[in-house]
Amino acid sequence: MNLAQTPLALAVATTSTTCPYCGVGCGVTASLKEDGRIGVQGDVQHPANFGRLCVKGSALAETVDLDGRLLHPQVRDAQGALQQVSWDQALDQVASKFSAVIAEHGPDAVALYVSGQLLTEDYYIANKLMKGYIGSANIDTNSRLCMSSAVAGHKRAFGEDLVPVCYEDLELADLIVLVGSNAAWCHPILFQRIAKLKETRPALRLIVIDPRRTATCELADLHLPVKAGTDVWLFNGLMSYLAHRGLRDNAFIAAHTNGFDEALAVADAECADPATVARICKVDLQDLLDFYEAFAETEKVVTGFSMGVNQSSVGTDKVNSIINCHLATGRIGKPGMGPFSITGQPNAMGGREVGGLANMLAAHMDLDQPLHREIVQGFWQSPCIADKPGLKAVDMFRAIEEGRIKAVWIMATNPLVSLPDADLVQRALQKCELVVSSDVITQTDTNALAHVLLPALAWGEKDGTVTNSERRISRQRAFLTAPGEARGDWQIICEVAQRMGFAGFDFDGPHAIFDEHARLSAHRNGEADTGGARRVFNLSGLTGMDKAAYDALAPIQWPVQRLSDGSISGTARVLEDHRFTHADGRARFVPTAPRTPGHAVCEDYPLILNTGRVRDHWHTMTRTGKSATLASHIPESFIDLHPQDALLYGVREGGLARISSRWGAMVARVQHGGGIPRGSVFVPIHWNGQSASDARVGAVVNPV
Ligand SMILES: Nc1nc2c(c(=O)[nH]1)N[C@H]1C(S)=C(S)[C@@H](COP(=O)(O)OP(=O)(O)OC[C@H]3O[C@@H](n4cnc5c(=O)[nH]c(N)nc54)[C@H](O)[C@@H]3O)O[C@H]1N2
Ligand SMILES: Nc1nc2c(c(=O)[nH]1)N[C@H]1C(S)=C(S)[C@@H](COP(=O)(O)OP(=O)(O)OC[C@H]3O[C@@H](n4cnc5c(=O)[nH]c(N)nc54)[C@H](O)[C@@H]3O)O[C@H]1N2
Ligand code: SF4
Ligand SMILES: [Mo]
Repeated sequence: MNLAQTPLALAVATTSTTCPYCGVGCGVTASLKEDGRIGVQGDVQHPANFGRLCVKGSALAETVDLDGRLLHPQVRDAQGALQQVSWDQALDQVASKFSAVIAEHGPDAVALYVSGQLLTEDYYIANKLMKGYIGSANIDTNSRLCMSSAVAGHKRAFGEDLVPVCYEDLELADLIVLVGSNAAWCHPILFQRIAKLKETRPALRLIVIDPRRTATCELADLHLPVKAGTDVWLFNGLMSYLAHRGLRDNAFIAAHTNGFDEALAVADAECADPATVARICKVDLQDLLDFYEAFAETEKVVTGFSMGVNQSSVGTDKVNSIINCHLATGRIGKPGMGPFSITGQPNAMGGREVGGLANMLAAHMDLDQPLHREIVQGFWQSPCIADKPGLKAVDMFRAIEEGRIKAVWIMATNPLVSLPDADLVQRALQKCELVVSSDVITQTDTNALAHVLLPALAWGEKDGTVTNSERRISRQRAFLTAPGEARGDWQIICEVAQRMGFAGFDFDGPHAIFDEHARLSAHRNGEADTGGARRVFNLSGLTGMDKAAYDALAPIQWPVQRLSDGSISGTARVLEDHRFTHADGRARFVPTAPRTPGHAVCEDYPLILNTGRVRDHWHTMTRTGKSATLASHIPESFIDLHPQDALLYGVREGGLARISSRWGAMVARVQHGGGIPRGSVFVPIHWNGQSASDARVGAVVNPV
């Protein structure tokens, strides 16, 4: 770290804040050491990690220098060169172009593409601007690539996007099933909690369902290397197995659910015979039966799932096929059990609270419900409210390419690298009349195509809240002074909104935005004039906080109530009352007919592409790339495949190989040993145009 390039610490005192990487949401403390450097340690008080940190969290101090930082607004001139301009010039350009496009082509001709790495306050403001003032729902987020299947699955089953379990449930469980999750690398502190428990409580079993033999499998009692895309068969088979062996919870099904018979009939139709399921999923029959038996005989089971479930053309059905098994056994809303969507980004959950997806409204309300639109618009006193879903991420970039969207503002995400069919994004941005990017780093693949770069405050400088996988809201606090001219994302959005002539964006800090967000969550929530419709997401206990109270806010899980003695109380577990958000208060079984996902392999494209993460890098590496410690684990991109496939396709370990699909191509070094079955390859997602010459795997990925 270059010391001269280090931003100034705000104070010598220690600041408690939250790690900006994964959805575990660990607490960290940052302090100024005697040698003038910043020290970052695990926060022993924080209930997500009790002081522990993984390698990425431990290396945070190495990433707060100003090397490569975007510190001033920049605008591209007629020759295509970036020129530093004043904030006024940059903001005026964004606001006037957005206003002009809207005036000429209507509100759907502009778009925001945002991120689960924004703070809740930033996210809330972006969503408010788009849906309540511009009047379009053309705001989507990188959570579309991440959690959106889980969101949709939860809404279908529970009537609301609810994660019923908390981390403590992992500790209370007797069986943990991880589906499509490499938690050892991607949620390391959660995984360490499981590992520690297994030491002290050998009866705890871990079953991992993943086509790859990942680091997570090293701790597993059983690994089912399912064929990619076949999870619905597996869980439908489990549903059948449970139902026909008398292991369903008939009282729970009768009292709290709808649709069991239909869902079971669909599961039975193709998945009642374990031998058939084993053949389709390409797993050993005895292993399959062992899994079914373990699930059947263990009351306390948590089924954690992540991208191997969500990122699929049948992702939502995968989610519901898992939830169906929990509903059939009544294993939900009780300690030590439940379906557990493990969130990816630090604030994926916060983004869902504010309704950051193109088909959602704020505070867990729905765009397609007139009453919800009325509630939100009435609360905002806004001139309009979007009344139809906006374009989802991939469709949004298609619309840009086709010229239907003429101005886009990208915040805290790098779609040129991370979207599937990433070359489409490139073509789209090259054509777009105005591309605005708010980022903390100057040189990213996306910024290279932006017309206006807006410097945002980075972790350590910005202030606000994030919500982790177990619904726990924690403060991210600033411990560094704002470098250069960087501003908070919320502030940048408010400035543009005001220049577009909108009232409703005059906040004197993140605490004021949080208060509005909290009040909206409680607004007409469950009141008689809404027919008693209740939203579980309710922060009534957190309303009315002034700056001091907000600054002092301790981590707390929503929903949050205020008790009669004035104290506030969070909620470890939702759905304990088995009252679901659907109008009749019951959960729904969703019939999940198994389908072969996406484009199947064929003669021209005989391999399945599997993509994911490595332990020490974060996404497109704009931050973890700064740490020499982190870069040393895996220094370059790779294509992992089975040695026999390497032989078949004439590539050698250590040599370069090119993989291509209908959408694009990339090159990386061949390696073995990643536990990948025959017929597929694994490529990490992190490398991009800044860190390698031709290793953008997003270009190869099917945008289905
Ligand atoms: N080190 C690190 N940690 C991170 C991140 C990071 O960039 N780096 N990013 C964070 C984010 S945003 C996210 S979303 C999470 C992601 O967390 P994970 O989902 O755990 O991460 P991936 O590496 O994508 O692993 C997905 C796994 O699903 C498997 N899989 C693929 N297809 C299928 C299938 O059809 N069925 C099943 N059952 N499994 C399948 C893959 O083999 C892979 O092991 O990680 C978070 N944590
Ligand atoms: N093939 C394939 N593609 C994938 C995935 C996969 O598994 N396979 N996973 C998908 C998933 S789950 C995810 S979450 C996405 C992640 O993909 P991205 O969101 O594109 O990844 P990041 O590199 O985290 O991008 C964040 C950007 O925001 C900037 N930034 C950091 N902090 C701030 C801030 O405070 N304010 C602002 N304005 N900018 C900031 C960073 O410098 C960086 O440029 O990738 C998706 N793409
Ligand atoms: S587990 Fe996630 S939140 Fe915790 S330190 Fe590691 S990256 Fe940060
Ligand atoms: Mo993600």
